[in-house]
Amino acid sequence: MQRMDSEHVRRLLKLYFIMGSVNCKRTPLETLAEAMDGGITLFQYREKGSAAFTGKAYVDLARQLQQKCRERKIPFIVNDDIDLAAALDADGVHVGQNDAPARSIRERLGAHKIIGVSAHSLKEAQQAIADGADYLGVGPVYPTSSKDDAEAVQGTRVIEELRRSGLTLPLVGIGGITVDNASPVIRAGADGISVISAIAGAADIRDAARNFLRVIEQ
Ligand code: 3NM
Repeated sequence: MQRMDSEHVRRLLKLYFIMGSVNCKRTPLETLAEAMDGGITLFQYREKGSAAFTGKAYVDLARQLQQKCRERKIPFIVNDDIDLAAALDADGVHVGQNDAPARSIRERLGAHKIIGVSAHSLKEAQQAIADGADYLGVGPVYPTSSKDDAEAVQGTRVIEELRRSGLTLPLVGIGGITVDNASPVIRAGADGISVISAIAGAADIRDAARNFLRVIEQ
Protein backbone atom coordinates (compact mmCIF):
# COMPACT_ATOMS: atom_id res chain seq x y z
CA MET A 1 0.00 0.00 0.00
CA GLN A 2 1.08 3.53 -0.75
CA ARG A 3 1.78 6.47 1.47
CA MET A 4 -1.35 8.40 2.45
CA ASP A 5 -2.18 11.38 0.27
CA SER A 6 -1.06 14.61 1.91
CA GLU A 7 -4.38 16.39 1.31
CA HIS A 8 -6.19 13.54 3.04
CA VAL A 9 -3.88 13.87 6.04
CA ARG A 10 -4.52 17.63 6.05
CA ARG A 11 -8.27 17.06 6.28
CA LEU A 12 -7.88 14.50 9.07
CA LEU A 13 -5.92 16.97 11.18
CA LYS A 14 -8.75 19.49 11.42
CA LEU A 15 -9.83 18.51 14.95
CA TYR A 16 -7.33 16.06 16.39
CA PHE A 17 -8.38 14.79 19.79
CA ILE A 18 -5.76 13.25 22.07
CA MET A 19 -6.33 11.53 25.40
CA GLY A 20 -5.64 8.77 27.85
CA SER A 21 -7.44 7.65 30.98
CA VAL A 22 -5.81 10.31 33.19
CA ASN A 23 -7.29 13.13 31.08
CA CYS A 24 -10.88 11.96 31.35
CA LYS A 25 -13.58 12.97 33.84
CA ARG A 26 -15.89 10.30 32.48
CA THR A 27 -14.78 6.90 31.22
CA PRO A 28 -12.38 7.07 28.26
CA LEU A 29 -14.89 5.25 26.05
CA GLU A 30 -17.69 7.68 26.90
CA THR A 31 -15.32 10.59 26.42
CA LEU A 32 -14.27 9.36 22.98
CA ALA A 33 -17.85 8.61 21.92
CA GLU A 34 -19.00 12.11 22.89
CA ALA A 35 -16.02 13.70 21.15
CA MET A 36 -16.89 11.72 18.01
CA ASP A 37 -20.49 12.89 18.21
CA GLY A 38 -19.07 16.41 18.30
CA GLY A 39 -17.12 15.83 15.09
CA ILE A 40 -13.47 15.08 15.89
CA THR A 41 -11.57 14.04 12.77
CA LEU A 42 -8.62 12.09 14.23
CA PHE A 43 -7.83 10.40 17.56
CA GLN A 44 -4.58 9.71 19.41
CA TYR A 45 -4.26 7.34 22.37
CA ARG A 46 -1.78 8.95 24.76
CA GLU A 47 -1.67 7.06 28.04
CA LYS A 48 0.88 9.07 30.01
CA GLY A 49 1.44 10.34 33.57
CA SER A 50 2.01 8.80 36.99
CA ALA A 51 -1.53 7.37 37.19
CA ALA A 52 -1.52 6.01 33.64
CA PHE A 53 -2.49 2.41 32.94
CA THR A 54 0.33 -0.03 32.26
CA GLY A 55 0.56 -3.64 31.11
CA LYS A 56 -2.68 -5.38 30.22
CA ALA A 57 -4.93 -2.46 31.25
CA TYR A 58 -2.94 -0.17 28.92
CA VAL A 59 -3.30 -2.55 25.97
CA ASP A 60 -6.96 -3.36 26.71
CA LEU A 61 -7.92 0.31 26.77
CA ALA A 62 -6.08 0.84 23.49
CA ARG A 63 -8.02 -2.01 21.88
CA GLN A 64 -11.36 -0.69 23.13
CA LEU A 65 -10.68 2.83 21.92
CA GLN A 66 -9.41 1.51 18.58
CA GLN A 67 -12.60 -0.51 18.17
CA LYS A 68 -14.70 2.59 18.74
CA CYS A 69 -12.60 4.47 16.19
CA ARG A 70 -13.14 1.70 13.65
CA GLU A 71 -16.91 1.81 14.15
CA ARG A 72 -16.90 5.53 13.43
CA LYS A 73 -14.16 5.48 10.77
CA ILE A 74 -11.88 7.79 12.70
CA PRO A 75 -8.19 6.86 12.29
CA PHE A 76 -6.57 5.63 15.51
CA ILE A 77 -3.07 6.96 16.22
CA VAL A 78 -0.81 5.73 19.04
CA ASN A 79 1.47 8.11 20.94
CA ASP A 80 5.15 7.09 21.00
CA ASP A 81 4.67 3.33 21.40
CA ILE A 82 5.64 1.80 18.07
CA ASP A 83 5.39 -1.75 19.44
CA LEU A 84 1.76 -1.13 20.44
CA ALA A 85 0.99 0.49 17.08
CA ALA A 86 2.45 -2.56 15.32
CA ALA A 87 0.66 -5.07 17.58
CA LEU A 88 -2.73 -3.40 17.07
CA ASP A 89 -2.20 -2.50 13.43
CA ALA A 90 -3.03 1.09 14.39
CA ASP A 91 -3.49 3.67 11.64
CA GLY A 92 -0.36 5.50 12.71
CA VAL A 93 1.90 6.82 15.43
CA HIS A 94 2.89 10.20 16.74
CA VAL A 95 6.46 10.55 18.03
CA GLY A 96 8.62 13.19 19.66
CA GLN A 97 12.14 14.36 18.94
CA ASN A 98 13.69 11.69 21.17
CA ASP A 99 11.97 8.78 19.48
CA ALA A 100 12.95 6.81 16.38
CA PRO A 101 13.01 8.81 13.11
CA ALA A 102 9.95 8.57 10.86
CA ARG A 103 11.98 6.67 8.26
CA SER A 104 12.65 3.67 10.49
CA ILE A 105 9.09 3.72 11.88
CA ARG A 106 7.71 3.56 8.36
CA GLU A 107 9.99 0.65 7.51
CA ARG A 108 8.54 -1.21 10.46
CA LEU A 109 4.83 -0.24 10.22
CA GLY A 110 4.38 0.06 6.47
CA ALA A 111 4.23 2.83 3.88
CA HIS A 112 0.53 3.61 4.32
CA LYS A 113 0.62 4.38 8.06
CA ILE A 114 0.28 7.96 9.30
CA ILE A 115 3.43 9.20 11.02
CA GLY A 116 3.35 12.45 12.96
CA VAL A 117 6.37 14.14 14.52
CA SER A 118 6.52 16.90 17.15
CA ALA A 119 8.65 19.82 15.95
CA HIS A 120 9.60 22.99 17.80
CA SER A 121 11.69 24.78 15.20
CA LEU A 122 12.25 25.04 11.45
CA LYS A 123 15.30 22.78 11.76
CA GLU A 124 13.35 20.02 13.50
CA ALA A 125 10.52 20.39 10.99
CA GLN A 126 12.88 20.09 8.01
CA GLN A 127 14.51 17.01 9.51
CA ALA A 128 11.12 15.38 10.13
CA ILE A 129 10.11 16.06 6.53
CA ALA A 130 13.40 14.64 5.24
CA ASP A 131 12.70 11.52 7.32
CA GLY A 132 9.26 11.17 5.72
CA ALA A 133 6.83 12.45 8.36
CA ASP A 134 3.21 12.84 7.19
CA TYR A 135 2.44 15.72 9.49
CA LEU A 136 3.94 17.88 12.22
CA GLY A 137 2.65 18.74 15.69
CA VAL A 138 3.91 22.21 16.61
CA GLY A 139 3.76 23.51 20.15
CA PRO A 140 3.20 24.31 22.85
CA VAL A 141 1.33 27.25 21.39
CA TYR A 142 -0.05 28.25 24.81
CA PRO A 143 0.69 27.18 28.39
CA THR A 144 -0.46 23.61 29.06
CA SER A 145 -0.75 21.44 32.14
CA SER A 146 -1.24 18.24 30.12
CA LYS A 147 2.45 17.63 29.35
CA ASP A 148 5.03 17.59 32.14
CA ASP A 149 8.04 18.02 29.88
CA ALA A 150 6.57 20.61 27.51
CA GLU A 151 9.02 22.99 25.85
CA ALA A 152 8.80 26.79 26.24
CA VAL A 153 5.55 28.36 25.11
CA GLN A 154 5.99 29.70 21.58
CA GLY A 155 2.66 31.28 20.66
CA THR A 156 1.96 31.03 16.93
CA ARG A 157 5.48 32.20 16.03
CA VAL A 158 6.94 28.85 14.94
CA ILE A 159 3.86 27.93 12.87
CA GLU A 160 4.14 31.29 11.08
CA GLU A 161 7.87 30.78 10.55
CA LEU A 162 7.36 27.31 9.07
CA ARG A 163 4.74 28.55 6.62
CA ARG A 164 6.81 31.63 5.70
CA SER A 165 9.69 29.31 4.88
CA GLY A 166 7.49 27.66 2.25
CA LEU A 167 6.85 24.45 4.18
CA THR A 168 3.59 22.91 3.01
CA LEU A 169 3.44 19.67 5.03
CA PRO A 170 0.17 19.29 6.98
CA LEU A 171 0.57 20.54 10.55
CA VAL A 172 -1.40 21.05 13.74
CA GLY A 173 -0.88 23.45 16.60
CA ILE A 174 -0.91 21.91 20.09
CA GLY A 175 -0.76 23.03 23.70
CA GLY A 176 -3.32 24.94 25.75
CA ILE A 177 -5.67 25.43 22.82
CA THR A 178 -9.26 26.33 23.71
CA VAL A 179 -12.27 27.44 21.69
CA ASP A 180 -11.40 31.03 22.61
CA ASN A 181 -7.76 30.98 21.45
CA ALA A 182 -7.93 28.49 18.53
CA SER A 183 -8.55 31.01 15.78
CA PRO A 184 -5.03 32.60 15.71
CA VAL A 185 -3.52 29.09 15.40
CA ILE A 186 -5.44 28.46 12.17
CA ARG A 187 -4.72 31.98 10.90
CA ALA A 188 -0.99 31.36 11.51
CA GLY A 189 -1.14 28.50 8.99
CA ALA A 190 -2.08 25.37 10.93
CA ASP A 191 -4.39 22.91 9.16
CA GLY A 192 -6.01 22.01 12.44
CA ILE A 193 -5.57 21.83 16.15
CA SER A 194 -4.70 19.11 18.64
CA VAL A 195 -6.52 19.20 21.94
CA ILE A 196 -6.52 17.23 25.17
CA SER A 197 -8.04 19.06 28.13
CA ALA A 198 -10.40 21.50 26.43
CA ILE A 199 -12.32 18.48 25.09
CA ALA A 200 -11.59 15.63 27.56
CA GLY A 201 -12.20 17.89 30.55
CA ALA A 202 -15.18 19.81 29.16
CA ALA A 203 -18.51 19.71 31.01
CA ASP A 204 -20.17 19.01 27.65
CA ILE A 205 -17.64 17.15 25.49
CA ARG A 206 -19.80 17.04 22.37
CA ASP A 207 -20.52 20.75 22.49
CA ALA A 208 -16.84 21.52 23.08
CA ALA A 209 -15.84 19.59 19.96
CA ARG A 210 -18.62 21.21 17.92
CA ASN A 211 -17.55 24.67 19.04
CA PHE A 212 -13.94 23.95 18.04
CA LEU A 213 -15.07 22.89 14.57
CA ARG A 214 -17.09 26.06 14.18
CA VAL A 215 -14.02 28.19 14.95
CA ILE A 216 -11.70 26.12 12.73
CA GLU A 217 -14.08 26.23 9.76
CA GLN A 218 -14.68 29.97 9.98
N1 3NM B 1 2.30 17.95 23.21
P1 3NM B 1 -3.76 20.41 26.19
S1 3NM B 1 1.67 20.15 24.30
C1 3NM B 1 0.70 16.32 24.13
O1 3NM B 1 4.10 21.01 22.71
C2 3NM B 1 1.24 17.68 24.01
O2 3NM B 1 4.36 19.11 21.70
C3 3NM B 1 2.65 19.25 23.26
O3 3NM B 1 -2.73 19.22 25.92
C4 3NM B 1 3.79 19.83 22.51
O4 3NM B 1 -4.63 20.51 24.97
C5 3NM B 1 0.76 18.80 24.69
O5 3NM B 1 -4.54 19.93 27.38
C6 3NM B 1 -0.40 18.83 25.64
O6 3NM B 1 -2.97 21.63 26.49
C7 3NM B 1 -1.67 19.30 24.99
